[in-house]
Amino acid sequence: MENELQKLKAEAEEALHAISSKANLEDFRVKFLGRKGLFSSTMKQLGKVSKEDRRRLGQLANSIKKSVEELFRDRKEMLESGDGTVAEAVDLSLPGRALPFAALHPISQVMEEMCAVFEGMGFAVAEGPDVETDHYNFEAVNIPRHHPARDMHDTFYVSESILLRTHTSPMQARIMENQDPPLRYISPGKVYRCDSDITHTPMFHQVEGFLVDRKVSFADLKGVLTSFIHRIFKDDLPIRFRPSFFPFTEPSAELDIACVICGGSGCRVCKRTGWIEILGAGLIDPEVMKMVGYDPDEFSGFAFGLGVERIAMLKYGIDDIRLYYENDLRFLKQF
Ligand code: FA5
Repeated sequence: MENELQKLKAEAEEALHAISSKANLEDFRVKFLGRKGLFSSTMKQLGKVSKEDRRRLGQLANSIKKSVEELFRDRKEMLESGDGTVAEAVDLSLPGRALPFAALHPISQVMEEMCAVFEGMGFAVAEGPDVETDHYNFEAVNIPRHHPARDMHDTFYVSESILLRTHTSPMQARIMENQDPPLRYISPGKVYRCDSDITHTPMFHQVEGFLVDRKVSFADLKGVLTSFIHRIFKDDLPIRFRPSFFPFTEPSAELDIACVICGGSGCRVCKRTGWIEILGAGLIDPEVMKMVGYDPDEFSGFAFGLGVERIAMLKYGIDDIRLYYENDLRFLKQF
């Protein structure tokens, strides 16, 4: 009888598999699972087997019937969910679903390109923490408490002495206090300021760069930055150095490049000036040198801090910086 049960199971499975339309389901049910069906008549024979085998074979018959009933239910559900035929329920000829390709965010792409240009000039890369102490963000770069320059940085404070860094300049102090000159570093990363309009976002990226050695001059700084800009943009793009002020550099300058959105004629992005500021720079202030234990009579250096989003705006002709962070795939997929 055991053989008979296994044979019936195989027969039922085969028959179920062959059913390709709803119309044939009922025939199957009556033939195999109905009151006068094959399972019922096989189970009736249990009365004829010996008492010792009856219990075991009864359990086997029940479990086989249950599994066939389950298969039947699945088949029924499948056929009822389409137009009643297997071909409609599962179309094996359909192509598979392709996984979408991931890609680097345009800001990451520009950042990588910028770093590669500086690495080509011999700068090493060092990254620092986004959550910074008040000491490194301000004090160590010559911006003591109550200094008016703190107002230029709309700072997000975590506590009285901990903040989200407002610029990458703290990395100057962190590296210089641990190493002796000559030094040539860039430090890329995220910075945060409570600021938002078409050229400002609350989180943006900077690439800090600095070089310390003997007899470093402003001409060296101009040379490095000019060749950087000409590598990133085209060779004849007009640029200008404009005198500025930073407590950690003296003298200080900002570098503007001709607005590529309007070609220099004036638009809302360049605030009708024809120029867009992309970086701050200068010769490292002797006070900063002294704070890290360098002798300013022996060593000099320059430093700069570039705004990555601004460069990306100008490179791709984007007229609102906030587009980079709206996560609209239609925008991001263009890069
Ligand atoms: C600084 O942050 C100085 N630490 C730069 C520096 C480094 C000067 C070393 C001297 C020596 P500033 O606040 O100007 O400077 O910012 C530098 C650049 O970051 C700006 O030129 C601009 O391109 C970009 N930037 C500033 N604020 C924002 C903002 N909210 N959104 C996007 N980019 C910004």
